[in-house]
Amino acid sequence: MGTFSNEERLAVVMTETYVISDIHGYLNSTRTLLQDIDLIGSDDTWTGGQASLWVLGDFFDHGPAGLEAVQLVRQLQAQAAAVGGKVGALIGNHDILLLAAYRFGQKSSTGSGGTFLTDWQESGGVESDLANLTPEIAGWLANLPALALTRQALLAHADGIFYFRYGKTMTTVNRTIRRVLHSNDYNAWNCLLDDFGEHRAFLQYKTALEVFLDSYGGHRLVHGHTPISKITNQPPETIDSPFIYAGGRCINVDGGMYLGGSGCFYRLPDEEKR
Ligand SMILES: [Mn+2]
Repeated sequence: MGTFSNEERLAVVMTETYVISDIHGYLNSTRTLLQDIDLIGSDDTWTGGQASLWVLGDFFDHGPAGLEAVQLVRQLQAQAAAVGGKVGALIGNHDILLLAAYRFGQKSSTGSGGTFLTDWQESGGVESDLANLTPEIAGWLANLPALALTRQALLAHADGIFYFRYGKTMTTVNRTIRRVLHSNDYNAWNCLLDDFGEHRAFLQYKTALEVFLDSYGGHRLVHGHTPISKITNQPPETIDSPFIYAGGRCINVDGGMYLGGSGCFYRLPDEEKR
């Protein structure tokens, strides 16, 4: 700090980074959550200034308004960027399920009669999301990263170690998964969706977190994908804070909105931004 001039010192502001996940079409719960953390106003506009928000995927399925949730996040992305803030998003398996239904529809996915369309429907797919999906929105989704690193926190949708099948570095994983999502190789899409069936890896395998963070970076992992209530066996509607485990190095932010939870957020330790 000693090397900053007075002017520079005045320009130092503390900025916050918040993480939420697994919106699953519950637009109103998402609004309420973001209003509670003072990131948006009652008119849905960004009030977070230079703060950052990350949304860890699974915008779609179960709740009625997946597309509207994506629209809100994209709107906030532009508004935040204009004032020095940031809104980032990751791809989740339900987003991939929708994209697969959109791209491959009636194509057989399993060999046992199922199609990409029925797989998505059986996973809580909401017809209006598919009917109103545009190539532009599909393109935005297909370009989302699978992993991100911010402030020494690794962000991933899923609590799975299958990410290793797509690469040993974050850049490789993001490039490989993005390549699948831009391809017509429906076998690769199928494998990706199968892989996302993994849950609870960091509860199950003692060394998994160490290996994961060593490979992709970060001192801690923030993820969604597995509703906290399913791990703690609490009623979903009582979940209002993240589930922190593995000695504080793993943070689950899936508040289980689709199970009736109000959702929850995690605030990363603050950092100076100049
Ligand atoms: Mn998921």
